[in-house]
Amino acid sequence: MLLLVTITGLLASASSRPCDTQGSNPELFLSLNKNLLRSLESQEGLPNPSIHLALRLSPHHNQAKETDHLNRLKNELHDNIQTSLTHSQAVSGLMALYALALKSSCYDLNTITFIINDKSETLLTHLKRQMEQEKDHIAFSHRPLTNYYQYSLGVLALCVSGIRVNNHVSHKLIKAAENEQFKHGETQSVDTYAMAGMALQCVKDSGSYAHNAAELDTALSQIKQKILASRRADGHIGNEFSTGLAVQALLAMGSEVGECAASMNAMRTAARSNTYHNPMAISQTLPALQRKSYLSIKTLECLNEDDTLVLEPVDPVVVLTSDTKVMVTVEVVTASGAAAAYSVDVPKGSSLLEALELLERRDVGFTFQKESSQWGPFLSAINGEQARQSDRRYWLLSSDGTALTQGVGDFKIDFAQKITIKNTSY
Ligand code: B12
Repeated sequence: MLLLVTITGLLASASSRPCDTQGSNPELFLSLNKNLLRSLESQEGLPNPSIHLALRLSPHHNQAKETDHLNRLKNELHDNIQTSLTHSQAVSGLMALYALALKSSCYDLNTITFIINDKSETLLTHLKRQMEQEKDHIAFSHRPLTNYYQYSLGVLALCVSGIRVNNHVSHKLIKAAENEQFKHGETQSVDTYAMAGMALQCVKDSGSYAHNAAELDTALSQIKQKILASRRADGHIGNEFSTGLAVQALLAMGSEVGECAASMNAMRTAARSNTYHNPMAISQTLPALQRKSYLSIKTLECLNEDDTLVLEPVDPVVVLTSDTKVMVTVEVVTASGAAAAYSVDVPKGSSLLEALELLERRDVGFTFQKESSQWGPFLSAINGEQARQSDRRYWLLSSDGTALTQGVGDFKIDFAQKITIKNTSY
């Protein structure tokens, strides 16, 4: 009898803590947290709202560094968004991340304004307007101005900030989920399903989508099924870099232990083997490991917070170049289908970016251009040919026929292979 009571008690406590697993590892979490904090120091370009969010969702803080970063967001990121708005560019995703970052620091969003045509309006008013434009674009051309990942971020940011999301805006996201329109290039985008799941769960919790509650419930269960069906044998959902957001979504949608325990383990194993060295990857994974989701921002109170996260000085890393060389063949396939191949020997362990730089210096007729982004360098032009996002084209990277799951800055060449860079439409 006593045994039965104990077992029942254990089961009850396990299911009341969704996605809880045995063996959570405080040291591992702390080291990821410190790496994220350290990344603020080496950050080039704009301050990153995703990193701010993850730092704020953690139970451990360095208040001085977080306040400093908040100020940089309010100045540098703010100015960047103002410039984009002045030039009528669609920036829903970045505005949404900015709003979420401010909210995660319990900052009064009503005091943040942008000026267009001499008229000053709040950040949330502008975000609402951007979402209307995104919605109208979907009605007109069946796709958002940006993409459904950013559309979802927009819905999430408005909802988490207590703004009622227009039913038509939510409806477009529901329909896109139903029609399986969340794509990353040619393949389905687990990251987008996850972000849409968190956004629509927030809408459901707010009770504002009253006109068709059943439709919203159906979409949420479809999204959850999609995410669960994307689980791999090793526990990752989609790939290593979508698992964090996927688990965040499962947590937000109230999943049971069994549904994400394997994914929690998979993320811990990947973190131990330094898969998440890119700060953006840590920023999307750490909240999930700490059983938080972007929806948790809604209830953050910023009271009596910890202030113990201290960075120890680190020894400068000496990068040793390997004596072993491996041959990379870079095949370029242009928009017209014309192909050209170039070969170069590179030190084993070089990044793809280093290999491309080496190839360019060889003067064999290969040139390239990159743009900086929050995930690192994004390849934008090869041999003078641009693959522009405004034309819905990009340079797709693959190795021996398999699409890369990292960009040129992070992908390492550890063995001889053929890299194909193909101008692709999406
Ligand atoms: C949409 C999207 C794309 C679109 C972007 C265009 C568009 N307007 O829709 C397209 C299809 C072009 C794309 C391409 C690639 N992507 Co992508 N993409 C995304 C996605 C789903 C959302 C990005 C977004 O809008 N963020 C919100 C805005 C506000 O932030 P942002 O930083 O301004 O967004 C821009 C950059 O992120 C950039 N971008 C998009 N993908 C990538 C990938 C890399 C490596 C870099 C440096 C930049 C970059 O385009 C975004 C829009 O302008 C993310 C998912 C995620 N978890 O972040 C994956 C994601 C960032 N992409 C990824 C990858 C691997 C790629 C590719 C390398 C795939 C490939 N094999 O070729 C290529 C990039 C190749 C290159 N030329 O350098 C990975 C990165 C993982 C990692 N560790 O680096 C992610 C996390 C998806 C995943 N789980 O695998 N992507």
